[in-house]
Amino acid sequence: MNAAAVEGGISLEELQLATRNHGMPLEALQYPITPGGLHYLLIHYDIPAVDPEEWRLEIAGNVEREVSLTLDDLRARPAAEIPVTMECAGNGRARLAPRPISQPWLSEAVGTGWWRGAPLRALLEEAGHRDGSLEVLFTGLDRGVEGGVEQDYERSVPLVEALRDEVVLAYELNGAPLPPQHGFPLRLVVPGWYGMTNVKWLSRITVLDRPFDGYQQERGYRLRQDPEDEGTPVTRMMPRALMRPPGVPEFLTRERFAPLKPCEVTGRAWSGWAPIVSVEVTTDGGTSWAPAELERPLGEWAWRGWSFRWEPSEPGRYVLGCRARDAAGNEQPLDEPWNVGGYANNAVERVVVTVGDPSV
Ligand SMILES: Nc1nc2c(c(=O)[nH]1)N[C@H]1C(S)=C(S)[C@@H](COP(=O)(O)O)O[C@H]1N2
Ligand SMILES: [Mo]
Repeated sequence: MNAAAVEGGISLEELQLATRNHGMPLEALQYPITPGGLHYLLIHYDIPAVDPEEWRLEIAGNVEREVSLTLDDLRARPAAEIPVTMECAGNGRARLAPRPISQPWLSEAVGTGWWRGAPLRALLEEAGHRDGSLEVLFTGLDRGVEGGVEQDYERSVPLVEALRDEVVLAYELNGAPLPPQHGFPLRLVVPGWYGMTNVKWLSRITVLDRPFDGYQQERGYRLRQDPEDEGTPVTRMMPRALMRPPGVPEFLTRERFAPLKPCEVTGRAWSGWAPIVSVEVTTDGGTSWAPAELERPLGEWAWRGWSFRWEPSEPGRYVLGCRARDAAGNEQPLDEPWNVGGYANNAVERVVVTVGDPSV
Protein backbone atom coordinates (compact mmCIF):
# COMPACT_ATOMS: atom_id res chain seq x y z
CA MET A 1 0.00 0.00 0.00
CA ASN A 2 1.10 3.53 -0.73
CA ALA A 3 4.01 2.15 -2.73
CA ALA A 4 3.62 4.58 -5.57
CA ALA A 5 1.70 7.47 -6.97
CA VAL A 6 0.62 7.64 -10.60
CA GLU A 7 -0.95 9.97 -13.12
CA GLY A 8 -3.74 8.73 -15.33
CA GLY A 9 -6.42 6.07 -15.19
CA ILE A 10 -7.38 3.72 -12.39
CA SER A 11 -5.58 0.36 -12.53
CA LEU A 12 -7.24 -3.07 -12.25
CA GLU A 13 -5.73 -3.42 -8.77
CA GLU A 14 -7.33 -0.18 -7.63
CA LEU A 15 -10.61 -1.30 -9.22
CA GLN A 16 -10.32 -4.60 -7.31
CA LEU A 17 -10.09 -2.64 -4.05
CA ALA A 18 -12.91 -0.33 -5.09
CA THR A 19 -15.30 -3.21 -5.78
CA ARG A 20 -14.59 -4.96 -2.44
CA ASN A 21 -14.89 -1.78 -0.43
CA HIS A 22 -17.62 0.74 -1.05
CA GLY A 23 -18.57 4.29 -0.26
CA MET A 24 -21.80 5.78 1.02
CA PRO A 25 -23.90 6.90 -1.97
CA LEU A 26 -24.03 10.67 -1.45
CA GLU A 27 -27.83 10.81 -1.62
CA ALA A 28 -27.68 8.90 1.70
CA LEU A 29 -26.64 12.22 3.26
CA GLN A 30 -30.41 12.62 3.64
CA TYR A 31 -30.33 10.27 6.66
CA PRO A 32 -29.01 11.57 10.00
CA ILE A 33 -28.05 7.97 10.86
CA THR A 34 -26.75 6.07 7.86
CA PRO A 35 -28.83 2.92 7.26
CA GLY A 36 -26.63 -0.13 7.87
CA GLY A 37 -25.95 -1.26 4.31
CA LEU A 38 -25.20 2.29 3.14
CA HIS A 39 -22.37 2.98 5.64
CA TYR A 40 -19.02 3.01 3.83
CA LEU A 41 -16.86 -0.07 4.09
CA LEU A 42 -13.09 -0.55 4.19
CA ILE A 43 -11.44 -3.91 4.81
CA HIS A 44 -7.69 -4.31 4.32
CA TYR A 45 -7.61 -8.13 4.12
CA ASP A 46 -10.49 -10.71 4.32
CA ILE A 47 -13.53 -10.70 6.59
CA PRO A 48 -12.52 -13.30 9.19
CA ALA A 49 -14.83 -16.20 10.11
CA VAL A 50 -15.76 -15.84 13.78
CA ASP A 51 -17.56 -18.40 15.98
CA PRO A 52 -19.25 -16.23 18.62
CA GLU A 53 -19.28 -19.17 21.09
CA GLU A 54 -15.52 -19.62 20.87
CA TRP A 55 -14.69 -15.93 20.62
CA ARG A 56 -13.10 -14.15 23.60
CA LEU A 57 -11.83 -10.64 24.22
CA GLU A 58 -8.48 -10.79 26.04
CA ILE A 59 -7.07 -7.80 27.90
CA ALA A 60 -3.38 -8.13 28.80
CA GLY A 61 -0.02 -6.36 28.77
CA ASN A 62 0.95 -3.76 31.37
CA VAL A 63 -2.05 -4.53 33.63
CA GLU A 64 -2.61 -5.73 37.22
CA ARG A 65 -4.78 -8.67 36.09
CA GLU A 66 -5.52 -10.18 32.72
CA VAL A 67 -9.16 -10.28 31.69
CA SER A 68 -10.96 -12.67 29.33
CA LEU A 69 -14.56 -11.93 28.37
CA THR A 70 -17.24 -13.66 26.32
CA LEU A 71 -19.71 -11.75 24.20
CA ASP A 72 -22.39 -12.39 26.84
CA ASP A 73 -20.05 -10.99 29.53
CA LEU A 74 -19.72 -7.80 27.49
CA ARG A 75 -23.45 -7.56 26.82
CA ALA A 76 -24.18 -7.98 30.56
CA ARG A 77 -22.11 -4.89 31.41
CA PRO A 78 -23.52 -1.33 31.50
CA ALA A 79 -23.93 -0.20 27.89
CA ALA A 80 -23.40 3.12 26.16
CA GLU A 81 -24.96 4.29 22.90
CA ILE A 82 -23.52 7.01 20.72
CA PRO A 83 -23.96 8.36 17.19
CA VAL A 84 -20.52 8.60 15.59
CA THR A 85 -19.45 9.85 12.17
CA MET A 86 -16.64 7.74 10.78
CA GLU A 87 -14.55 8.64 7.75
CA CYS A 88 -11.71 6.75 6.08
CA ALA A 89 -8.40 8.61 6.28
CA GLY A 90 -8.01 7.94 2.55
CA ASN A 91 -11.21 9.75 1.63
CA GLY A 92 -10.42 12.14 -1.23
CA ARG A 93 -7.30 10.18 -2.29
CA ALA A 94 -8.34 9.67 -5.91
CA ARG A 95 -8.50 13.43 -6.42
CA LEU A 96 -4.77 13.83 -5.73
CA ALA A 97 -2.28 14.25 -8.55
CA PRO A 98 -0.20 12.17 -8.74
CA ARG A 99 -2.63 9.64 -7.24
CA PRO A 100 -1.30 7.46 -4.38
CA ILE A 101 -2.04 3.80 -5.17
CA SER A 102 -4.54 2.43 -2.65
CA GLN A 103 -8.33 2.40 -2.28
CA PRO A 104 -9.30 5.16 -4.75
CA TRP A 105 -11.93 7.08 -2.80
CA LEU A 106 -13.49 10.23 -4.20
CA SER A 107 -15.42 11.73 -1.27
CA GLU A 108 -17.92 9.10 -0.16
CA ALA A 109 -15.93 7.15 2.47
CA VAL A 110 -18.07 8.26 5.38
CA GLY A 111 -21.10 7.22 7.39
CA THR A 112 -22.75 7.82 10.75
CA GLY A 113 -23.61 4.80 12.88
CA TRP A 114 -25.53 4.48 16.08
CA TRP A 115 -23.02 2.39 18.02
CA ARG A 116 -23.86 0.52 21.21
CA GLY A 117 -21.39 -1.31 23.38
CA ALA A 118 -19.34 -1.48 26.54
CA PRO A 119 -17.42 1.65 27.52
CA LEU A 120 -13.69 0.88 27.27
CA ARG A 121 -12.59 2.91 30.25
CA ALA A 122 -14.33 0.71 32.85
CA LEU A 123 -12.72 -2.40 31.34
CA LEU A 124 -9.24 -0.86 31.39
CA GLU A 125 -9.78 0.17 34.99
CA GLU A 126 -10.87 -3.34 35.94
CA ALA A 127 -7.74 -4.77 34.34
CA GLY A 128 -5.77 -2.04 36.13
CA HIS A 129 -3.43 -0.28 33.70
CA ARG A 130 -0.14 0.03 35.58
CA ASP A 131 2.03 3.11 36.01
CA GLY A 132 4.12 3.83 32.96
CA SER A 133 1.38 2.76 30.54
CA LEU A 134 1.59 4.82 27.35
CA GLU A 135 -0.63 3.29 24.69
CA VAL A 136 -3.32 0.69 24.21
CA LEU A 137 -3.02 -1.72 21.28
CA PHE A 138 -6.11 -3.19 19.61
CA THR A 139 -5.72 -6.38 17.57
CA GLY A 140 -8.24 -7.72 15.06
CA LEU A 141 -8.74 -11.32 13.92
CA ASP A 142 -8.02 -10.51 10.27
CA ARG A 143 -4.58 -11.22 8.82
CA GLY A 144 -2.84 -10.22 5.64
CA VAL A 145 0.36 -9.03 4.02
CA GLU A 146 1.19 -5.38 3.59
CA GLY A 147 4.54 -3.79 2.82
CA GLY A 148 5.94 -7.35 2.62
CA VAL A 149 4.99 -8.02 6.27
CA GLU A 150 2.41 -10.64 7.30
CA GLN A 151 0.43 -9.21 10.16
CA ASP A 152 -2.79 -9.04 12.16
CA TYR A 153 -4.61 -5.78 11.58
CA GLU A 154 -3.69 -3.86 14.71
CA ARG A 155 -3.27 -0.26 15.81
CA SER A 156 -2.71 1.56 19.07
CA VAL A 157 -4.08 4.77 20.56
CA PRO A 158 -2.48 6.83 23.32
CA LEU A 159 -3.72 5.81 26.80
CA VAL A 160 -5.36 9.21 27.33
CA GLU A 161 -7.48 8.71 24.21
CA ALA A 162 -8.41 5.15 25.23
CA LEU A 163 -9.62 6.48 28.59
CA ARG A 164 -11.99 9.06 27.09
CA ASP A 165 -15.57 8.52 28.33
CA GLU A 166 -17.07 8.16 24.86
CA VAL A 167 -14.81 5.33 23.61
CA VAL A 168 -16.80 2.11 23.27
CA LEU A 169 -16.29 -1.52 22.34
CA ALA A 170 -19.34 -1.81 20.08
CA TYR A 171 -21.35 -5.00 19.55
CA GLU A 172 -24.32 -3.26 17.88
CA LEU A 173 -24.74 -0.94 14.91
CA ASN A 174 -28.10 0.83 14.49
CA GLY A 175 -29.83 -1.49 16.95
CA ALA A 176 -28.70 -4.80 15.45
CA PRO A 177 -25.66 -7.02 16.07
CA LEU A 178 -22.63 -5.84 14.09
CA PRO A 179 -22.77 -7.18 10.53
CA PRO A 180 -19.75 -9.33 9.54
CA GLN A 181 -18.29 -6.58 7.35
CA HIS A 182 -18.36 -3.99 10.16
CA GLY A 183 -16.50 -6.16 12.67
CA PHE A 184 -18.73 -8.85 14.20
CA PRO A 185 -18.71 -9.57 17.08
CA LEU A 186 -16.89 -6.52 18.47
CA ARG A 187 -15.14 -3.38 17.27
CA LEU A 188 -13.47 -0.37 18.78
CA VAL A 189 -15.09 3.06 18.25
CA VAL A 190 -12.94 6.11 19.05
CA PRO A 191 -15.15 9.10 18.21
CA GLY A 192 -13.41 11.86 16.26
CA TRP A 193 -10.55 9.76 14.89
CA TYR A 194 -10.22 8.64 11.28
CA GLY A 195 -11.59 5.18 10.42
CA MET A 196 -8.38 3.12 10.71
CA THR A 197 -8.42 3.61 14.49
CA ASN A 198 -11.68 1.72 14.90
CA VAL A 199 -10.31 -1.84 14.87
CA LYS A 200 -12.90 -4.43 13.76
CA TRP A 201 -13.12 -8.12 14.73
CA LEU A 202 -11.41 -7.14 17.95
CA SER A 203 -9.86 -10.04 19.88
CA ARG A 204 -7.05 -8.59 21.99
CA ILE A 205 -6.33 -5.40 23.89
CA THR A 206 -2.75 -4.92 25.10
CA VAL A 207 -1.70 -2.11 27.40
CA LEU A 208 1.80 -0.96 26.37
CA ASP A 209 4.53 0.91 28.22
CA ARG A 210 6.18 1.91 24.92
CA PRO A 211 4.93 3.18 21.58
CA PHE A 212 3.60 0.48 19.24
CA ASP A 213 5.76 0.24 16.14
CA GLY A 214 3.74 -2.13 13.96
CA TYR A 215 3.14 -1.60 10.27
CA GLN A 216 -0.21 0.24 10.52
CA GLN A 217 1.39 2.75 12.90
CA GLU A 218 4.96 3.18 11.65
CA ARG A 219 4.49 2.72 7.89
CA GLY A 220 0.79 3.22 7.20
CA TYR A 221 -1.26 6.22 8.24
CA ARG A 222 1.47 8.84 8.40
CA LEU A 223 1.53 12.19 6.62
CA ARG A 224 4.79 12.24 4.63
CA GLN A 225 5.98 14.44 1.82
CA ASP A 226 8.32 11.72 0.50
CA PRO A 227 8.74 8.01 1.31
CA GLU A 228 11.90 8.58 3.43
CA ASP A 229 10.22 11.26 5.49
CA GLU A 230 9.37 9.98 9.01
CA GLY A 231 6.12 11.93 8.85
CA THR A 232 3.48 12.55 11.47
CA PRO A 233 0.68 10.17 12.47
CA VAL A 234 -2.82 10.54 11.05
CA THR A 235 -5.19 11.01 14.00
CA ARG A 236 -8.46 12.98 13.99
CA MET A 237 -10.77 13.79 11.10
CA MET A 238 -10.22 17.14 9.41
CA PRO A 239 -13.39 19.16 8.83
CA ARG A 240 -15.42 18.37 5.74
CA ALA A 241 -18.86 19.29 4.44
CA LEU A 242 -20.60 17.21 1.79
CA MET A 243 -23.67 18.02 -0.26
CA ARG A 244 -26.54 15.75 -1.14
CA PRO A 245 -26.22 16.31 -4.88
CA PRO A 246 -29.19 18.35 -6.16
CA GLY A 247 -31.28 17.42 -9.20
CA VAL A 248 -30.87 14.13 -11.03
CA PRO A 249 -27.67 12.48 -12.35
CA GLU A 250 -26.65 11.64 -15.88
CA PHE A 251 -26.10 7.86 -15.79
CA LEU A 252 -22.46 7.72 -16.85
CA THR A 253 -20.88 11.04 -15.87
CA ARG A 254 -23.10 11.58 -12.81
CA GLU A 255 -23.23 15.25 -13.70
CA ARG A 256 -26.41 16.78 -12.26
CA PHE A 257 -29.43 18.25 -14.03
CA ALA A 258 -31.96 20.47 -12.26
CA PRO A 259 -34.97 22.53 -13.36
CA LEU A 260 -34.87 26.33 -13.28
CA LYS A 261 -36.51 26.91 -9.92
CA PRO A 262 -35.49 27.49 -6.29
CA CYS A 263 -33.89 24.47 -4.69
CA GLU A 264 -33.10 23.51 -1.08
CA VAL A 265 -29.51 22.26 -1.09
CA THR A 266 -28.74 20.12 1.97
CA GLY A 267 -25.81 18.20 3.36
CA ARG A 268 -23.83 17.34 6.46
CA ALA A 269 -20.53 18.49 7.96
CA TRP A 270 -18.17 17.08 10.58
CA SER A 271 -14.77 17.48 12.21
CA GLY A 272 -12.96 15.26 14.68
CA TRP A 273 -11.27 18.25 16.35
CA ALA A 274 -14.12 20.49 17.48
CA PRO A 275 -17.78 21.20 16.76
CA ILE A 276 -18.73 22.54 13.33
CA VAL A 277 -19.38 26.28 13.56
CA SER A 278 -20.09 27.17 9.95
CA VAL A 279 -20.77 25.80 6.50
CA GLU A 280 -20.56 28.09 3.48
CA VAL A 281 -21.88 27.35 0.02
CA THR A 282 -20.73 28.56 -3.39
CA THR A 283 -22.77 28.24 -6.58
CA ASP A 284 -20.24 30.01 -8.82
CA GLY A 285 -17.21 27.75 -8.50
CA GLY A 286 -15.79 29.46 -5.42
CA THR A 287 -15.92 33.13 -6.44
CA SER A 288 -18.47 33.95 -3.76
CA TRP A 289 -19.60 32.13 -0.62
CA ALA A 290 -22.78 32.43 1.46
CA PRO A 291 -23.56 30.89 4.83
CA ALA A 292 -25.71 27.77 5.08
CA GLU A 293 -28.11 27.24 7.96
CA LEU A 294 -26.97 24.68 10.53
CA GLU A 295 -29.32 22.11 12.05
CA ARG A 296 -29.23 21.15 15.69
CA PRO A 297 -26.29 18.77 16.32
CA LEU A 298 -27.15 15.06 16.50
CA GLY A 299 -24.46 14.52 19.08
CA GLU A 300 -20.99 15.74 19.89
CA TRP A 301 -19.33 13.15 17.64
CA ALA A 302 -21.75 13.06 14.71
CA TRP A 303 -22.07 15.17 11.60
CA ARG A 304 -24.23 18.28 11.60
CA GLY A 305 -26.96 18.84 9.00
CA TRP A 306 -27.02 22.06 6.96
CA SER A 307 -29.25 23.59 4.31
CA PHE A 308 -29.01 26.39 1.77
CA ARG A 309 -31.69 27.90 -0.44
CA TRP A 310 -30.36 28.18 -3.99
CA GLU A 311 -32.27 30.30 -6.47
CA PRO A 312 -30.59 29.98 -9.87
CA SER A 313 -31.62 32.98 -11.95
CA GLU A 314 -31.02 31.59 -15.43
CA PRO A 315 -30.31 28.31 -17.22
CA GLY A 316 -26.64 27.29 -17.42
CA ARG A 317 -23.81 25.33 -15.88
CA TYR A 318 -23.21 25.98 -12.17
CA VAL A 319 -20.33 24.74 -10.04
CA LEU A 320 -21.45 24.20 -6.47
CA GLY A 321 -19.29 23.59 -3.41
CA CYS A 322 -19.52 23.61 0.37
CA ARG A 323 -16.89 24.40 2.98
CA ALA A 324 -16.92 23.58 6.71
CA ARG A 325 -15.12 25.27 9.59
CA ASP A 326 -14.81 23.95 13.15
CA ALA A 327 -14.54 25.69 16.53
CA ALA A 328 -10.79 25.02 16.61
CA GLY A 329 -10.38 27.23 13.51
CA ASN A 330 -9.76 24.38 11.04
CA GLU A 331 -11.25 25.15 7.64
CA GLN A 332 -11.41 23.09 4.46
CA PRO A 333 -8.80 24.10 1.89
CA LEU A 334 -9.74 24.86 -1.73
CA ASP A 335 -6.81 22.84 -3.09
CA GLU A 336 -5.81 19.27 -2.30
CA PRO A 337 -3.14 18.85 0.42
CA TRP A 338 -0.83 16.19 -1.09
CA ASN A 339 1.02 13.48 0.89
CA VAL A 340 2.55 10.10 -0.03
CA GLY A 341 -0.29 8.00 1.40
CA GLY A 342 -3.05 10.27 0.15
CA TYR A 343 -4.57 10.81 3.60
CA ALA A 344 -6.81 13.53 5.01
CA ASN A 345 -7.58 15.23 1.70
CA ASN A 346 -10.46 17.40 2.83
CA ALA A 347 -10.35 19.87 -0.07
CA VAL A 348 -13.69 21.38 -1.06
CA GLU A 349 -15.69 19.19 -3.43
CA ARG A 350 -17.16 20.63 -6.65
CA VAL A 351 -20.59 19.53 -7.85
CA VAL A 352 -21.47 20.52 -11.42
CA VAL A 353 -25.18 21.17 -11.98
CA THR A 354 -26.74 22.04 -15.35
CA VAL A 355 -29.88 24.08 -14.80
CA GLY A 356 -32.53 23.96 -17.51
CA ASP A 357 -33.30 21.53 -20.29
CA PRO A 358 -30.67 18.70 -20.40
CA SER A 359 -31.16 18.18 -24.14
CA VAL A 360 -29.87 21.64 -25.10
N1 LIG B 1 -9.54 -5.40 11.93
C1 LIG B 1 -9.68 -4.38 11.04
N2 LIG B 1 -10.16 -3.21 11.48
C2 LIG B 1 -10.31 -2.17 10.63
C3 LIG B 1 -9.92 -2.28 9.27
C4 LIG B 1 -9.42 -3.53 8.84
O1 LIG B 1 -9.09 -3.72 7.67
N3 LIG B 1 -9.31 -4.56 9.75
N4 LIG B 1 -10.04 -1.18 8.45
C5 LIG B 1 -9.97 0.11 9.12
C6 LIG B 1 -10.23 1.22 8.24
S1 LIG B 1 -8.94 1.72 7.27
C7 LIG B 1 -11.41 1.90 8.24
S2 LIG B 1 -11.61 3.30 7.31
C8 LIG B 1 -12.55 1.45 9.07
C9 LIG B 1 -13.77 1.18 8.23
O2 LIG B 1 -14.84 0.79 9.01
P1 LIG B 1 -16.22 0.32 8.31
O3 LIG B 1 -15.87 -0.63 7.22
O4 LIG B 1 -17.03 -0.28 9.38
O5 LIG B 1 -16.84 1.57 7.75
O6 LIG B 1 -12.25 0.26 9.79
C10 LIG B 1 -10.94 0.17 10.29
N5 LIG B 1 -10.81 -1.02 11.11
MO1 LIG C 1 -9.54 3.69 6.20
